[in-house]
Amino acid sequence: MSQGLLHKYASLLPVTDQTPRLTLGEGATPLVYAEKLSDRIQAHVYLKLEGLNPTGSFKDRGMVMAVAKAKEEGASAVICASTGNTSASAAAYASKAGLSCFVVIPHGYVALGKLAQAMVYGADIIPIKGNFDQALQVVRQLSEKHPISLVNSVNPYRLEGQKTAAFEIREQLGRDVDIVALPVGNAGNISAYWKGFKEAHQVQMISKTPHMWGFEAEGAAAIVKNKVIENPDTFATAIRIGNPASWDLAVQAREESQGDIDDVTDEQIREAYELLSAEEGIFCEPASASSVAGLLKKANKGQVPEGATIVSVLTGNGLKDPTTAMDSINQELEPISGDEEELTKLIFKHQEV
Ligand code: AN7
Repeated sequence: MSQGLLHKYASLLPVTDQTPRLTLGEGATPLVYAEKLSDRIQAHVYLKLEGLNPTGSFKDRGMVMAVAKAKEEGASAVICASTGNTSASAAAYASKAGLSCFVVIPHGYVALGKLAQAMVYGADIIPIKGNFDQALQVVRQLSEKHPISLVNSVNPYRLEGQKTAAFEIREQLGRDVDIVALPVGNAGNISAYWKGFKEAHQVQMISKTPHMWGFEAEGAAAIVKNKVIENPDTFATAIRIGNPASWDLAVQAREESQGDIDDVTDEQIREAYELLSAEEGIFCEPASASSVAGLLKKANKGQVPEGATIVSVLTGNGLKDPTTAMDSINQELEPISGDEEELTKLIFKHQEV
């Protein structure tokens, strides 16, 4: 039976006797070796498939902690702003914990699968005529005035739960990692991983901490450009964020880990997205592919140390965004009658079998 992260990592988390042991079976996601990608960049690349969490994204690690604490503190409702995955995760854990859930989203910029999830889990969805940054601002104000628990990553419990991914990577790999590559949107994830690796180092679970490499979408690259982006833009809607809430923590992670935060174009993200499915058999969502896009960009510039052990975090499942998937294929499906002759002709048209 899955006992979840709050049980497994109780001693490393702010879990007390009063904390409900909430779980949907989050964590313990696969770490898969990517042969072709490793060949391409002359390093050892492992993909951390966070899209295999219960709601299909990495958010479940932090959300289980945040919702459990909200429940422990007697809250009856949670609220978040979201580009989609946070809302799906909050809605699921709120449902499990018996809390109401309100989600405020940028209208028209949340991928279909994420929207469907939040709705089916029974959250109250409130779309705004504005972007994620505006949505976050308004929910922060509201949660200060009313007894509704804010479960965005500005809630410190989110980073606490999220940091468990760092412990898990060490356990799965059985050795230290040189570089961790991941997408950056609101910058909670990179901050949480760094916290996790530092704590793992303190308790001698690891003998050295990795360099943190974060990648923003070029049209939303606030940290790279060192300025707030008023109108962030990228087809990777999950990271369409122009004023990351954990900006300072992400910069700290970059400095302390001697890492880097760089940007990748939509075209580079799309190439990585297609490469992962065509060559590695992995279907992730566009934002997730930015971590691989970033690795390829750095390899092209000769900045990937040869033979390095790299973990690239694929934050969300490809099924979250079927619209982008179908657009990337750009193929109309025409049914045939289904008789064998016609099928044989079609199959042998392009290749000798
Ligand atoms: C697939 O759901 O911000 O840098 O509201 O969904 O920790 O924000 C999602 C972000 C990367 C960026 N990959 O992580 C939200 C939200 C995926 C994401 C990120 C998100 P952070």
